[in-house]
Amino acid sequence: MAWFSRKDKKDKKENEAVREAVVGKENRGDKKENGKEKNGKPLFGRLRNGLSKTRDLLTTDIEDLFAGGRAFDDFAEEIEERLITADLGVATTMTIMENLSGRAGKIKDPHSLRSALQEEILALIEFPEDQEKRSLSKPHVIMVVGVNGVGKTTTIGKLAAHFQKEGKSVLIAAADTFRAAAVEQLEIWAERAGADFVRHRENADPAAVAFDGLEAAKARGKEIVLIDTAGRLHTKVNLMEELKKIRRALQKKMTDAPQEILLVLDATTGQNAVSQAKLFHEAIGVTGIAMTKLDGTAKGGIVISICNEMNIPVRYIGVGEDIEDLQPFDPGKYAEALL
Ligand SMILES: Nc1nc2c(ncn2[C@@H]2O[C@H](COP(=O)(O)OP(=O)(O)O)[C@@H](O)[C@H]2O)c(=O)[nH]1
Ligand SMILES: [Mg+2]
Repeated sequence: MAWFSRKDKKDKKENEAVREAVVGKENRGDKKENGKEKNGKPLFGRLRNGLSKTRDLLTTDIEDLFAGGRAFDDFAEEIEERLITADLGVATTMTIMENLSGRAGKIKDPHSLRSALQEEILALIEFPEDQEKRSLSKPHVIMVVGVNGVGKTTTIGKLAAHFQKEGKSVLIAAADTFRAAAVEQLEIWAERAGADFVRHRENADPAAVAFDGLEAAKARGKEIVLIDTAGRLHTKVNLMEELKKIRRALQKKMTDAPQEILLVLDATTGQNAVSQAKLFHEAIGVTGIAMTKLDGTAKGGIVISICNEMNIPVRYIGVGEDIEDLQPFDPGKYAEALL
């Protein structure tokens, strides 16, 4: 039994770290109040800050490109290289380069180059809005999926806090029953957000947790249900089968649930995120994407790659560890902050 106690100790330590991170921040008195950003830092500032590594890669010494009277065609390859390095992917980079060369005559200085890039990027990442769906169904069920470590549990915690702050009541169901520590990490987030929490014991059937969570949410008149799921099982097939089973269980309780299947992707994995999106989309159908950890990487162009190649809207982006650092994705602001 030595293995168990060692594992328990490790889990306990991990959750102490989560609690410290969550509660410690609250006590520092830097919370957002009355719609004002904490520390007076506006959301756009956080976004710009979070994207700084990618922006540096794209724009540092952009003036030098024009040195000696060079024109777009002379430095097109250098732009292309920057886009590839920022992980926009080959196909998306090619599209942007073609469109840019079509307007090359008007790219005469760093300013016009930046705006041309912004416009071309924006054209690839804007989706028609369908957010109103959220108010139609009650409860609105969001099933959160993705591989281990991408930020599912953290994203659920932050989303719960945002919804509750907007006055929408939230219930979180802990359907990642693979490790007790995972359930406890989520419970801490639920407590902090003031959301209801439904859990079973470790290794319980995740579909049963999801079913009970939705049942409780209906009985209590909750508006939003967030379902956490496991990111790793013994095989990929097992994981996808489990996710399908969870979805079936939700449908048994409410025919049009889950209204959203939110795939969480880690921006630092770059193009690997595109493969993950394909895998999950083929298996269970993804309705939206949350892209986390943009703050830690110069691969922030992955957002553009995903929007353009997967045709799945990016709903949220994570640009840091704080609650305010998970933002609804705004294509215009993203393009502006990126360049
Ligand atoms: N810097 C940064 N870290 C993040 C972000 N989102 C999540 N994380 C961190 O990523 C790690 C894994 O997150 P977790 O929610 O446990 O991932 P899960 O396995 O998918 O549930 C944690 O240490 C989080 O604090 C983000 O947007 N930026
Ligand atoms: Mg988790």
